[in-house]
Amino acid sequence: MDEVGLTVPPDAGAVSAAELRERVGQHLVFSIGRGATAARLADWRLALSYAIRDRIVVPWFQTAERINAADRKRVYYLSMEFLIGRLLDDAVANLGLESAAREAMAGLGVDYDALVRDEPDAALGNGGLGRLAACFLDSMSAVGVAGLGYGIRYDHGLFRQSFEAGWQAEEAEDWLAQPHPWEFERPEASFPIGFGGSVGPGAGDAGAWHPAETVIAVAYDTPVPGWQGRWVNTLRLWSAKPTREFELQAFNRGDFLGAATPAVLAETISRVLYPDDSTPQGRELRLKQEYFFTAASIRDILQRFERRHGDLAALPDKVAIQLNDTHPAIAGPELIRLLVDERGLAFDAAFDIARGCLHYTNHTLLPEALERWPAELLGRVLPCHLEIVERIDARHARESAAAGRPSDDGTAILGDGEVRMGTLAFVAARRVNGVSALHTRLMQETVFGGLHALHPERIVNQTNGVTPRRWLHGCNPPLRALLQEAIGDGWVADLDRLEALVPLADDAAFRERFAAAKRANKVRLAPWLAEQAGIELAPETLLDVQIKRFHEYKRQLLNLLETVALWNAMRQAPEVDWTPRVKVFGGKAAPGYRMAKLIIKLINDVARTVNDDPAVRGRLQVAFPPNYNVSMAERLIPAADLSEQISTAGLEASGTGNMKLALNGALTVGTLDGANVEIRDRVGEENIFIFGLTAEEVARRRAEGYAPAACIAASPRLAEAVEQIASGRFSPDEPERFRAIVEDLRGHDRFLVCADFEAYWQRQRAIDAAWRDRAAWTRSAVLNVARCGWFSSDRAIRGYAKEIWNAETEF
Ligand code: GL2
Repeated sequence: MDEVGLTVPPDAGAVSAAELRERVGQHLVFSIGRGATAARLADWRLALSYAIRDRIVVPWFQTAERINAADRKRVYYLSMEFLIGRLLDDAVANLGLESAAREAMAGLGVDYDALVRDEPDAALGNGGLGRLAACFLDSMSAVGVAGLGYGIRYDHGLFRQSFEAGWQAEEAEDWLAQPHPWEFERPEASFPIGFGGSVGPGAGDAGAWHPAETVIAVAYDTPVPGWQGRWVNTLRLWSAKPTREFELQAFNRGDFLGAATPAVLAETISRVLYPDDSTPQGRELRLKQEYFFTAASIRDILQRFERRHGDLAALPDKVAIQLNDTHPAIAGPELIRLLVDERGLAFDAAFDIARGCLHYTNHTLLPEALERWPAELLGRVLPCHLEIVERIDARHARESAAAGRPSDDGTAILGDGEVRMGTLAFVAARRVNGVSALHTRLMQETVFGGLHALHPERIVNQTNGVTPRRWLHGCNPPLRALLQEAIGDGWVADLDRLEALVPLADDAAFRERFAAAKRANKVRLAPWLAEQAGIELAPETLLDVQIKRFHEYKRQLLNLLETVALWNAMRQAPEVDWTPRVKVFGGKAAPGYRMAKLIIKLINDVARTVNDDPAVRGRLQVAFPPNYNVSMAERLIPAADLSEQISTAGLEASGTGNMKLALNGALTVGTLDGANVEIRDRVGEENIFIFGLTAEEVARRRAEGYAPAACIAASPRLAEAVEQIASGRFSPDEPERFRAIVEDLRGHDRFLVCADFEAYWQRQRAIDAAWRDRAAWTRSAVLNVARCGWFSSDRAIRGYAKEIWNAETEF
């Protein structure tokens, strides 16, 4: 910095509107190359983004200097997914530059809000797992952990969803079509990554891997500013580049396509995010993606360590690596390989070092979602790693036998011709964590039962959390303003301070203002909802939202069946004073997930029928705005009154949407699943609508041989709804359309929709009644906000730092 004569501003936020305006003008001309009269919205957005980024760079350097000077332990968060969303408004808020940015842009005749909305979402993730990684990045900077996120810079993020005659259609997403102003390309930070080939003998424990194919991983760094810009970490995403751009000889022969082949093959690796978060793809390209970013990250980590330290045995004191799910589980074998083959360590010493650094977060117990790679495929793509996996497995078997628990099929890494990545990650990790108290207990009792008996100290819980910056301060200006007046803004960095609201729940004047903030959010949402889904949202209507990925276990179908039954009830008893509702569905289905896509079509068909029916006008409407993403969540969550968290108990590991909605004053209707349990424990039984079977009851019902027919027979309204779907009431053009759904409900009902239907219906009617006592409802909503401080991702990150990483926090 000094060499180029830059002065370091003492405070990142200390910039006047006039100064910022000048900087924006300069960037417009000199970075974008456009004058003010010709500038389009995107040009202004880029110019402002560069001007804001300028404010982050120096604190970024300073953070690095502080970490180096103190030789702090570093935390590396390896994740296939970072579901970031937009960055401009978030950066502006973190730097405390909101009024300066607004004023600067107004002075230039540009609407700041329009600029913010012009930014494409960085959708490098599918759902909760990827969004959690993004919240954790934010919190690591907020609490001052020396953290660095590693992932893949996909050219195309999660697909864009549209509806064609109510069916989900997918289109490629292209967030990089315009320049991405937040990143810095680092061509010098690059590593060759090999695939395939063979392994020859090396010295000692070492093997010599001769890959058949090599691609280059090139780093792109995005600074991640924490609250008030006090600390700035890095997100480093890897992009795949060819070792040779071009085969000149092929080109000279006139083989133009062949000449470009190496580039095309290499770049395929970081081309697109796999759009499925429920069934792992047993595909070679997916495995290559996983190895590609993991290997580049591990090499980068070792290089950084070795620049300052000589003794590799100290690695666990200076490095904590968190594996976000099993996707980067090849980190264990890769680290061991580098230590043995390239640094000459003995296998056992290398294993102990690796296990001292690695930690693994499990995010699902669904058997079909646990990654397993055919050993044949792993051996073909990563021959050296398969050998190391076999050695790890042999060592694990010896340890098990020594502990008097011979590793049987259930706890071995290799079995049935497959490599079980969850077991590999467990065996190679110092700590393994679940993401809610219930999930962690179920991990110990079920999927990891055998391994838990062997290593009873290894599995720990860290309940998920969400960042209050984006998910309250950023997305909910009316509530933020009210909180500022009532309790100040200390809660933004210390969310437990929301507890100061508890006494205000009994203050009628405060409640009125709280309700007014919710109403303001609904008024803000209404024109958008009208445009997106043709729905009229009156502020007095109960806004009921289910926003999340489409998966059978999340039971959007249960919500839909209740919608159909409610529609029937309203038509049958028009004289009743029904509580008016708008039901909003939002979410994407994996492109290959036929049942989920059929459920989407059913929702759209029911929506059309209900919304067109004059008999329920103003009482019941169904909205399904397409292309749910982070930005849409930011619109919907502040306006929502009711949060649907209705998964089959025992199947949703945690949920994080449940936390965001409660934090914004929506009441939850939910099962005792994932973090719903902890939300109930905090907000109190009387401020949440719990229903349905517990995880234990679900297991028992299934063990006893659950048959849905009896549940359908016992509930005339469920029977009627199912029959209407079966008979084509919502699909007169194709009465058989939903046959697969009906057959599944009547025959198998794997997710116990029918078993929980009546309890859910009853709870929904209790909700109708509760909505009518608006003072009591608002009181509950205030108490939800007041008692959800614990669900901050700052709390979660402090927990990881203390109990898993053994790393310091600065603030
Ligand atoms: C998930 C779980 O399903 C979800 O319950 C949890 O909140 C998140 C984050 O821990 O992880 N697991 C998973 O594979 N996805 C999730 O959202 N996609």
